[in-house]
Amino acid sequence: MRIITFGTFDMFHVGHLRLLERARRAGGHLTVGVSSDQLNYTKKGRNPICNEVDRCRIIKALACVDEVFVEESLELKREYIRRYQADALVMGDDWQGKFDDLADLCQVIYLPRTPSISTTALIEVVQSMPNVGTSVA
Ligand code: C2G
Repeated sequence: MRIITFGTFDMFHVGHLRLLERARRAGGHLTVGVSSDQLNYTKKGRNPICNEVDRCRIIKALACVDEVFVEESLELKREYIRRYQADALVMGDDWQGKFDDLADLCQVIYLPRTPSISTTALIEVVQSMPNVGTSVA
């Protein structure tokens, strides 16, 4: 079974890894759509910390990932699912119910999100560190 999933995967962390590993186990072949920088800006009102070229390189290097492409628009999910011949869409359950309309095209599976870690939390931790922004010369 071929699985597809989508995400920004900015400041790649273990929550992202666990989602991708479980998605791969659900099928045996995993395609990942990595949100473009432009799409991220539209969605979140800020640029990602890591650009799309680097985010794609990291995802491509993972043993659990077979194919990677840049997701240019949230509205193109049907086209991507057809293009990559996905039998199932897997997303974390922060997206619960959001992609149910695609169930006529493929299976839609939501996996439990890994607690206590997110890109936003990582950014806040780094920002709150003493000496951030001062030189260490
Ligand atoms: N995730 C997770 N546990 C976390 C953090 C993230 O399981 N602690 C999952 C999310 O649920 C998502 C994937 O990891 O399935 C990628 O998360 P993000 O990079 O935050 O993706 P997002 O910005 O939500 O983009 O078209 C959909 C979007 O591109 C999804």
